[in-house]
Amino acid sequence: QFDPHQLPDRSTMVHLFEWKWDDIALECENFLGPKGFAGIQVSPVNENVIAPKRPWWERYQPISFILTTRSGNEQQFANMVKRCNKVGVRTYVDVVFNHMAAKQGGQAVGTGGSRAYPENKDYPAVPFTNADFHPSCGIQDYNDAYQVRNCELVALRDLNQTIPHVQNKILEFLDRLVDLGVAGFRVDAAKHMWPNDLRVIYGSLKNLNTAHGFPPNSKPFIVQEVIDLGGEGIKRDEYVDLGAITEFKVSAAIGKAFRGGDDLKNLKNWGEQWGFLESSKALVFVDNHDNQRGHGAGGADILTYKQSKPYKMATAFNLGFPFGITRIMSSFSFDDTDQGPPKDSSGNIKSPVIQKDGSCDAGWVCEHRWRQIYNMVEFQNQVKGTEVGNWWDNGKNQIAFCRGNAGFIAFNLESFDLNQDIQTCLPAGTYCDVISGDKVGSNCSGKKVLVGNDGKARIIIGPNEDDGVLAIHKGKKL
Ligand code: AAO
Repeated sequence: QFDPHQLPDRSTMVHLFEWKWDDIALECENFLGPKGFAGIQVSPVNENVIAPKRPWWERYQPISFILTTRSGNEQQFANMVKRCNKVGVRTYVDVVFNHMAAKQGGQAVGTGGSRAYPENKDYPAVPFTNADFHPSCGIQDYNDAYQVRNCELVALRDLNQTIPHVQNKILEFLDRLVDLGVAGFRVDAAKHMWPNDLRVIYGSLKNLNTAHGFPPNSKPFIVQEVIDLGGEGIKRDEYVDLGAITEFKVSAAIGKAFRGGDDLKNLKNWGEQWGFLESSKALVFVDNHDNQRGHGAGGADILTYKQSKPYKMATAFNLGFPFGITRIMSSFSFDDTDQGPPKDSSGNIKSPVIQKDGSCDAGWVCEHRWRQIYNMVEFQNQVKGTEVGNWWDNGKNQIAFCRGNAGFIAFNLESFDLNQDIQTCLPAGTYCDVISGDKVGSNCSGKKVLVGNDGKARIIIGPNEDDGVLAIHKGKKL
């Protein structure tokens, strides 16, 4: 359950938040596969409540385990998983089974047409009845582990996962997804469930489907959403032997550093010494769908697409430094924190429009299609398995390091030039900086970096350039 089952030459997943299955299938074939992305995290696949104004968060209020949402139906989902697997892109599903939909004021109708009666804790399309839930109470105190796990998170009806019927329904749902070829799960609100119940559920899961290219006896990858910035009643350590964990400390610390709240030179020992989980168990990201809009954890430290320059720098560091299982966020643009994805007048999610330059339109941000980001995906693949070497810094906010003899990266967050001869550890030659441009034929549309016989190169990053990063690697030698 710790292995994300990515192809050996790939390294990162992207969360295609609220995308439709048909659009994702095309994106796998046209972009993610060719660009070396290892996987996708998709929004919840099972039926959710239709909430007024269609906020994004309605998908975290399940009505049943029928696989019909605004992203598409079961057949479309199955087709997407198959097509993505075919081009080497694995699917991880955001699964919500801590709770069911909250009281809605009116009748609760789901995206698959099912009705439910949350006031009576009655969800006939599963079915779940009152007996399958904890008695109602609110979570007032995050220091009280019992409350966090047995009361209702923001009034969401709290399932009792100790009950065999509840476990069986959850298992049927997860096993169905395994049959369809997914590689694993992001377990929503894992912190709000008892580790022992999760152990039983995970322990009974089917092995991954070999017809989709997974080796026999492969366990689904599991990453649990456990927010632990320290100082609360529940520790991520209670969940580490069950699966990987969303390491929110990374999101907060990387945002703080690239916002200028911490010297970049301190990133030299990025990893466990910062209080993070061990690398193989930590899912690491700059922002997620919650904290990019002030939900969840991290507060004002979090960087998002809205602060594009430091965001790209933080993302380059997250992908450039060997720590954790990495995830990139791909957003729709928003002003209002409740606002759902771009939709037409009937409430259907709109497809992203891909412009001539490869970027997205029609309300989709598509950070994963920003050159500075997808070229770092390639960088990460090219340097896979190498260590950090020759760390250099100016004592403050200019840093650089090698990745073995495969890649080199430099950052400038100062208000003055970085202009230095630095050891790149690369064989002599001319390299194309994949941040300021790209290799086009035998040329480079961005900065060219001349590496001498001693491995050194003159590295220049001005404070007012579009990007505060420079990255070169063996795959883009001229
Ligand atoms: C919506 C409405 C609610 C309404 C409800 C029911 O907004 O007003 O009551 O419907 O009708 C999402 C949205 C919710 C939405 C929900 C259902 O975020 O707004 O409610 O769908 O539609 C906690 C959980 C964590 C959760 C996070 C948002 O522990 O699991 O809140 N994330 C997941 C999903 C998320 C989803 C759900 C769970 C529910 O990713 O999208 O909700 O399925 C502390 C605790 C954290 C806690 C936060 C926020 O964090 O440690 O565990 O997260 O508080 O309550 C500093 C601290 C940090 C602290 C943070 C905030 O950073 O260091 O520890 O401050 O205080």
